[in-house]
Amino acid sequence: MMYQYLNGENWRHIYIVGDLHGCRQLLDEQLLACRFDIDQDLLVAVGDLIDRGADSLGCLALLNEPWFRSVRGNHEEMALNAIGEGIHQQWLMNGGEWFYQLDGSRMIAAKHALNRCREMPLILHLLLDDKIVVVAHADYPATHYAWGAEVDSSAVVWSRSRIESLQKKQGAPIIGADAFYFGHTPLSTPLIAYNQHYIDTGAVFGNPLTVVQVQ
Ligand SMILES: [Mn+2]
Repeated sequence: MMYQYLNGENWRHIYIVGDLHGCRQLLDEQLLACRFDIDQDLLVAVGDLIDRGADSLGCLALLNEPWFRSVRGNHEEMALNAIGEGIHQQWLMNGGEWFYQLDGSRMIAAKHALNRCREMPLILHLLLDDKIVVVAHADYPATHYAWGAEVDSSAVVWSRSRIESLQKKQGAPIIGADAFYFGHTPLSTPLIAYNQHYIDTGAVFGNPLTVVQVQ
């Protein structure tokens, strides 16, 4: 599924969180700090829940929570390619080694948890009171956003071309939605340019985990 639609009316507050990469404890601390209420609020993640950090399984468990949604990151993509297609090398060399170190029953449990990543959309469309907010892992690779439009799925989870242009002070708004939230590229502080918000602040490298309230 490429696009998933969420109507903000169903929640009190909505927050978007940057790349978790196994930092479940840090997330739980942040949720406490913002008085997140699992019965009324929604947390949306920009993907890359797993790999590199201490608790990939704890972050995957979020996919079972009704108060949590996430788009698919390139790390989920690599994990799915490994468990589904037998393409192991890329994941093994990019943070997936925790999976290969698990023993039999734990590896089976992890495989089940990772299978939930198949249901993750590539793009989340949030309809809020007065605006449309779009969440994707790395980029929305088009000059115009449109619900359901075919875009290059590999660029959605991998591309750094837009942020590299923005870092060189070249860019433009993406027409068709009010705000875009992306992760994927660790930054010392969030980068906001035009209607684009890059919120991966490298939590797994010991930096703060960015959580932004959009409703
Ligand atoms: Mn990524």
